[in-house]
Amino acid sequence: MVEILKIANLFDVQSEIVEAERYGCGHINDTYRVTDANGKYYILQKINNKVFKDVDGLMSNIVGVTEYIKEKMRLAGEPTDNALSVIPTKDGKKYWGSDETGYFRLYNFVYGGISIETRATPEQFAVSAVGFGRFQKMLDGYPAETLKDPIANFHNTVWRFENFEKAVKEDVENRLASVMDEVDWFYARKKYCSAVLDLMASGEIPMRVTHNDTKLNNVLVNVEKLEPVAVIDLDTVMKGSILFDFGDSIRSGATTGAEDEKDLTKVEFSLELFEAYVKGFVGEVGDRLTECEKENLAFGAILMTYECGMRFLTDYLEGDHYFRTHRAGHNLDRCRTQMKLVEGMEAKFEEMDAIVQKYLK
Ligand code: ADP
Ligand code: GN1
Ligand code: MG
Repeated sequence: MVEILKIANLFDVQSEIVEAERYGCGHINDTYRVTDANGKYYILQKINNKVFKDVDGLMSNIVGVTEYIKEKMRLAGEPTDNALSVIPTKDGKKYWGSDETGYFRLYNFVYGGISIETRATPEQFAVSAVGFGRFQKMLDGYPAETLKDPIANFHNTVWRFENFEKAVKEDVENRLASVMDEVDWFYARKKYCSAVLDLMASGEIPMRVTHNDTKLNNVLVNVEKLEPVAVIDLDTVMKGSILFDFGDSIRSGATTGAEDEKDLTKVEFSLELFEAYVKGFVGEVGDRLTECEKENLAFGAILMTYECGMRFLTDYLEGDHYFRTHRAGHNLDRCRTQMKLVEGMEAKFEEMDAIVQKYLK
């Protein structure tokens, strides 16, 4: 951690950083909670530049978005001292590092909320929906043309399928034979891939500035007051469909088990949690949705869950080089929970849609 302390002290902190520890459960970046001599926390992150190749563009996006949100909060008379902010280096740069050292950024630590990793109560899950819904509204009007694409084809599920097919064909780790049932399962549902993309291409579903990684642990929730505190993990903010944001929240939160639960009897898609999220999300953004978005909101959940499961399986076949893993077969376990959830959503699709339409009225 000596190196981490040295790096943290290159940033414009109020007093010396004296402690550092690994923090959080993100799959992509290396996150550290660092502490200064007065006991104040910060979040130092080593940016995963294999995933985000244009670190400079990425950091411009994040500074742009966080400053825009703070300006909107100021205009609304809200305090901004606990809002997510990028802390520059002592020489005024947005981040520090090189290909040799890796790239690092410092955020203020957002106090007063926690990342719920799994099994939120319906009340907590509804609060997360309000948080992501407000975030969506905040970014309404953000100059989308200034955003650099932080990662290409992120929710291009057709492209994701092609990538999956390639991994199947190449089978570099000789794992294919053991996952043929899973592979067949994704092939059988290939039709899902293009459904929303076609509607986006025809203009029936509008492009908005979206978060694109609205997993439950990417919003900090005050579980005592039942209030959203801040949306974090802004790496993937770019143009997209609101169905992606709604869908990924349902994927990650409307479930009775952890994303990597090995015992699939513990993993069920929960209609109760789904309803809680719909209520919170539609309450914030329902009046902004187009008819086509309304019609496809429930399907967005199936699409994002299918896509994420396929990404986990692709990574498993390719040798686990994208998502951080902690055990053998970890990505395969994650893939299987997503398959179970998709099956649950397919079985309850009419009820899901009825819930969406009920709250949209
Ligand atoms: P990853 O891209 O790897 O998911 P995140 O940016 O989501 O990285 O950070 C990982 C975890 O660290 C989050 O889930 C959250 O618990 C915590 N975290 C990140 N940024 C902050 C912050 N500014 N304040 C408090 N906690 C944070
Ligand atoms: C990653 O970064 P994190 O852990 O919040 C991934 C998401 C996946 C998610 C699955 C940039 O999210 O797309 O849905 O894992 N983020 C990136 O848990 O690929
Ligand atoms: Mg995250």
